[in-house]
Amino acid sequence: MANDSIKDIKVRKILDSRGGFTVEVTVSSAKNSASAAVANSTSTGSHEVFAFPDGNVDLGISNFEEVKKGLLGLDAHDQRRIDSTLHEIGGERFGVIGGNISTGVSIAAAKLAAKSEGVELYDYVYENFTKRFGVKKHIPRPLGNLIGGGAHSKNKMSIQEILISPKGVSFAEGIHINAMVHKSLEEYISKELAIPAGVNIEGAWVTGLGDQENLDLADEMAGTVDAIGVDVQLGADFAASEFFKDGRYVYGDRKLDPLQNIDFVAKLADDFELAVVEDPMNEDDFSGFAGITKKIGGKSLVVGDDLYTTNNGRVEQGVKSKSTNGVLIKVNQIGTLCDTLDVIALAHRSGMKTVVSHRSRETTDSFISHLAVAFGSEFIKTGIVGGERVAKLNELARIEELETR
Ligand code: 2PG
Ligand code: MG
Repeated sequence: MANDSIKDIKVRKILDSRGGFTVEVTVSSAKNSASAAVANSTSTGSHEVFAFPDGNVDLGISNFEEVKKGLLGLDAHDQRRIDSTLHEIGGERFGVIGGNISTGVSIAAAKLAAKSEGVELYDYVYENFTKRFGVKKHIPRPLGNLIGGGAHSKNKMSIQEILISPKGVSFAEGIHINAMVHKSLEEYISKELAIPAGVNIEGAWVTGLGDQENLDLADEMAGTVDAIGVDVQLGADFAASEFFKDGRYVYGDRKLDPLQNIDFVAKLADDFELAVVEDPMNEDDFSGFAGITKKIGGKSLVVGDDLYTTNNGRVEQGVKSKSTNGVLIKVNQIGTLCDTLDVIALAHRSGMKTVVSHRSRETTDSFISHLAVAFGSEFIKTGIVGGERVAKLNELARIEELETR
């Protein structure tokens, strides 16, 4: 194996897709260099690592400069050593250097190693890590955000994202179909709702309607491609922690206690044949999630995002409690590639499916497209339109081309 001893690491402040600041990290050896840019979030799970110390990007960068020498001289191929060193220098929950910086270093090192071996990132991660867990490389299905609510939109809809995913088509066809449905909804909003059509931070439409009405609307829009013979399934990211107030789930005028919410979510999953149900309960309610999974887990993928925050210990708890049958994967919730790989191995051993996800305030980096394939994920959730989303969709279509030729 080649040795790419790390000579330098540069962290630069860049803009995210909402005009906030995040980082791009460049890791260099004598012969090669590679960069990774890391996204920010809006509805951040309480159990995630800290993106930046005190939310301050500059402080993260200056703290990192003071401790980065611990990483210099390590081999970019030695991912375990790099990631454990990041933990040693990064502080608890990366409170010293920031989880976005540790994620940037971790992913850029993997990119550098892949580059020096002359292989694609997804193949590098698969051959060196996930293959050993028994995971199979897999082109995921695109899961795209069609209608926005919750913390991402601040309107009448409590559910954060109504999602769509075409079934039984290639990835390249799937992203085109999602874009067609997205376009149909634009026309519907301006003609039928007679309001100016506008999108939220992830490029999902904002309609001014409530939860149930928006699900009906998404269902109708999904039907607009029936003519081409494709079944477009619906999904929803409730991000329920964001509207769990004083022990109740608040959907407009309707306030539901946890048991009522389980029934309500199960009914929606049944009525709309939801393929994916993400975070339908508050982020610490492992047994509430289990109540939902028991009811709908045979048909829907119930996914924990804020519930797990890509944290191995929390996923273990979820396995024990039978909380979900799926895990959402975001590297910067936990801060390194190896920590993420531990979750992938655990999910695989436990028969849980994975969904690799973007964040709401993205960059144009497309490393998650590679990870979704190497992780054998069922879905990649990364929007429908917008440059920072499309960068990942198009990259995955390119990977599909490489894998099917
Ligand atoms: C989510 C994500 C992405 P955020 O909740 O799944 O859609 O949002 O990055 O704001 O956590
Ligand atoms: Mg989520």
